[in-house]
Order: sequence, then C-alpha cells, then structure tokens
Amino acid sequence: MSNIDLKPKLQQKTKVQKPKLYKVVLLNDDFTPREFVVLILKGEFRLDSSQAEVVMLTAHQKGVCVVSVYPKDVAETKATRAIDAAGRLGYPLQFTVEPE
Ligand code: TYC
Repeated sequence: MSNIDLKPKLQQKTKVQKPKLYKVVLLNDDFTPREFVVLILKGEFRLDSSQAEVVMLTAHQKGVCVVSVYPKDVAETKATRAIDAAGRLGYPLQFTVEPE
C-alpha cells in the first residue's frame, strides 16, 4: 500500500465580501431654507422631487432623516460635497455618515 495521501489538505473557500454600507443622515437646523435642502437632495443625492420633499420634511419635523445608503467613500464624498455647497451660501446644513 502506498503512503501517499491523496486527500487534498486545504479546501479552497470562495469568500465574497458584501461591501459595508453607510447611511447618509440629514440633520435639521433652523436656518437653511427648505427649498435649498430639496435642491441639494435632488442634485447631490439624485432623489426625485417627491422623495426629496419627504426627506426634507421628515428631518424638519423629527430632527434627522436617512437620505440613502452607499459604500463608505461614496457616502463621505456626497455628504462633504453637500455640506460644502451649503456652506458656500452661508447655510449650516449638516449631514452625518454612519454604518448601516
Ligand atoms: N428647518 C429648516 C427651516 O425651517 C428647513 C430644514 C429642513 C433645514 C430640513 C434642514 O435638514 C433640514 N427653514
């Protein structure tokens, strides 16, 4: 009988990692005009008019609203661009990025 072990020692496992998603959260404030918030939600986050209105009103009434979820780098870039656009007009609009 042969001493050669024919059983494979390692079984290859294919691991497919789901990319972690991050929420972009819109925060209410007392100064940014509602219309500007809607414009940002449409322009930067590609919401349609009725989605943007609902998200803006939810943040206005409850204090916060999730805008959408993205991979981390996309979420951070969009939040930063939106905050910067508001800041250039003197509005204190804020977004946070949080793990889903
Ligand atoms: N609260 C603001 C106002 O009354 C409007 C607003 C809504 C601002 C949502 C920020 O995330 C926000 N002008």
